[in-house]
Amino acid sequence: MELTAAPMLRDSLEKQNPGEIMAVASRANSDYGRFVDEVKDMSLFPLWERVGGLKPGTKCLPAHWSYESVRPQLLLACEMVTKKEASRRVLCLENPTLRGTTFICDSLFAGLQIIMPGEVAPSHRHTPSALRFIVEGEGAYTAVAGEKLPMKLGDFVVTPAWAWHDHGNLGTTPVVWLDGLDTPFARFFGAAFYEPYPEDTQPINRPQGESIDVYGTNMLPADYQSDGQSSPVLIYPYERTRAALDSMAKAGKLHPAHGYRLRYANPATGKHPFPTMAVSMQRMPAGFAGATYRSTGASVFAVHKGTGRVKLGDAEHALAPHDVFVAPPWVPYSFSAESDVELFSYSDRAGQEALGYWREQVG
Ligand code: 1HN
Repeated sequence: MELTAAPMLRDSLEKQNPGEIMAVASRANSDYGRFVDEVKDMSLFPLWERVGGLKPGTKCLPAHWSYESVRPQLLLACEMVTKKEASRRVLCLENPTLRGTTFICDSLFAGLQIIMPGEVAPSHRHTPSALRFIVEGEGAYTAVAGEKLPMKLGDFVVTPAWAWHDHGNLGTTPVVWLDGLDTPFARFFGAAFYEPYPEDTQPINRPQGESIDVYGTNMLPADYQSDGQSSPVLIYPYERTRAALDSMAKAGKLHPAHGYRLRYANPATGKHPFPTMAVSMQRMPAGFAGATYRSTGASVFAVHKGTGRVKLGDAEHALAPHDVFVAPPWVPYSFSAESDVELFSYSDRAGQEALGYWREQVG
């Protein structure tokens, strides 16, 4: 019998072990071909036939949304649906390569939510963890786990898994924020639970500012035991973030790719604010031209301030305030800043670190 490599197997061997092609029976009309067909009919797949199994990156492509183009649609959404009808008036930033999922990348959700003066987004809870990053307007609050959290521009708010949360706008202008969730994780594990609260708002039974007053001072209540998951600090106000970035800049701790970059820490563990998501703010001074960078972590960025450019995979985008873009795993990117740029971001790094997967490459 003539022995030639089956086409798929030859292909995969060439990729994995160039120059080491074993002779195997040809697929058509051979014992080997009949074997492969027979096992496939039994829902058995020969691993050695799999091409390109383990390599970093996904099929998800980078994407960019300019706030200038999204904002009018958010305002239109307010005419189209009431908050009551929509519960959450969110335009999902759905990656064009993941149509039908609502997700911005394989592991993360991102959406822009708008709430008009006087509106309430009723209370509910779910297993996915959520963050808010305030983009526009003032006078809105989120209530999380019994504490009312007034939100200002650039604040980052934590909603731990399974915590009751509702929102309201007590101000006079529309308020927009970025919602970041790890819903794809919960969906992946088949563990996406949701429960509405019986009333529109949950009882407020903690004093305003408690989570930051008690847990956000570099000291912790002596008997506090962390569950090791989400941060007990529920809001990271921008004024503190800005002061921390000022200190980094004063100390001259400039990263070649990210500029002055700080991650938000869970003060009880030193790790990330969520079990799945890492969250950061970076400042790149005017004229900064960053090194090329990639990591296995998928990252969602929101421009807080300034203008510049990002080279993201094969494309380049101008960056203006409140634009959002996603860098999928292992896609290289680099920044340049025209004015001082501040970029908020969240990624699946916490989950990847917990699993021992996370890798990065600078330059
Ligand atoms: C959610 O509960 C909110 O509470 C926002 O504001 C966006 C996207 C998917 C699933 C739940 C919110 C969400 C969400």
